[in-house]
Order: sequence, then structure tokens, then C-alpha cells
Amino acid sequence: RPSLGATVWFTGLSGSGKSTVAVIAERLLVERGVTTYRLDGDNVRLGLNGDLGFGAADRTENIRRVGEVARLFADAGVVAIVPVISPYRADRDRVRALHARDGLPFLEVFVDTPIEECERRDPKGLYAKARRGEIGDFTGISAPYEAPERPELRLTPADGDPEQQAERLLALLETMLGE
Ligand code: GGZ
Repeated sequence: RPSLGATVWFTGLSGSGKSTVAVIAERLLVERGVTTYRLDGDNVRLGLNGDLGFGAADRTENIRRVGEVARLFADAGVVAIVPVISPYRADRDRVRALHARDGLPFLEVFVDTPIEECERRDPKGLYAKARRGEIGDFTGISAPYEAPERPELRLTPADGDPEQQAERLLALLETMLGE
């Protein structure tokens, strides 16, 4: 049978671990012979969305474009893995509806790491800059984050390290996609 594509959409704060879990999940899928493609926020913003900033309207447009590209990959039978903050519920719900319209599986994965922990990690020093007012519109500090109400999967530090979180996601994917 033809392989079924899907979109695995990660949402969460900067430093929550979205990209880390996404990279591991990608590796686990590749090991199982599943064709995947990862559309990472900070990467896509260099090319396709290089014209967009971090104001509300630009984030909405960022999510719209990434969502459309993910849908195209899913339609082509690829599992699109998309770690982007996507702070607005309405934007994520539009991407979900886009997939539902075409009968394509969509999994919202909420990487629910408390902001205190994200700020403690601060891998790129962005929280410190945001606190000093050197970066404006910073998610969780000076811009909103709307948590998902009914994500397909919620991952917290209690689920273990990123490897264990990715394993949890894989187990869910296998039941959903019938691997
Ligand atoms: C949030 C920002 C900002 C502001 C730069 N707010 O942790 P990172 O560094 O590597 O990933 C973040 C990335 C967010 O891009 P997204 O496309 O995922 O955002 S959204 O879905 O909201 O459109 C962060 C960095 O860009 N970054 N400035 N002001 N994150």
C-alpha cells in the first residue's frame, strides 16, 4: 500500500526542546524506513520566510506558509516534522483544518516545558536579551503563548529526557498511522 503521509506539529516555547525532540523523532522514523522531512522554525526563517519577523501578523504568516508546505509533504506521503513556536491557537487550528480538509493526519505535540526551565536553559541567551529589552516581542516574556487545549500529545519534563519523549511520540505515531 502507498505510504501515508502526516504532519507532526510541535508547539512550545523557545528552549522547550521542540527541535531536540523533533530531530530524535526524525531519526527514529528514518530507522523504521519512514520518509520524513523536518521544517524547523529557525531554518525556514532563513529561506522561505526570510522576509518575516516576530510581530503577531508575521508569525501568523510564518505558520500559514509552513503549514501549507507541511501539507504538501504529507500529501506526497512524507511525514513532515514541524517544530515551530506557533504561539497562536487560531493559527495552529487553521493548519489542522487544512489537513483535515484533505484527510491528512495531523498530530499536535505540545512540548510543555515550564518557562522557568526554558529560561534557565537559555541555550542562545535569548531570554536574557529579552529581559534586558534587547529583543522585543519575545514569546513568554513580551509576547503571548497560547497553550493547546487538546493536543494529541503533551510532553513534559516528567516524561523524561528528549530521547524518552521522542519514544513516546513514536509509540503514538505507530498506533495512529498503523505502522
Ligand atoms: C520568539 C524568537 C524571537 C522572538 C528570535 N520570539 O529558540 P530558538 O530561537 O532557536 O527558536 C526561536 C525561533 C522562533 O521561530 P519560529 O518560527 O518557531 O516562531 S513562530 O512560530 O512564533 O513564528 C528563537 C528565535 O526564533 N527567536 N526572536 N521575538 N523566538
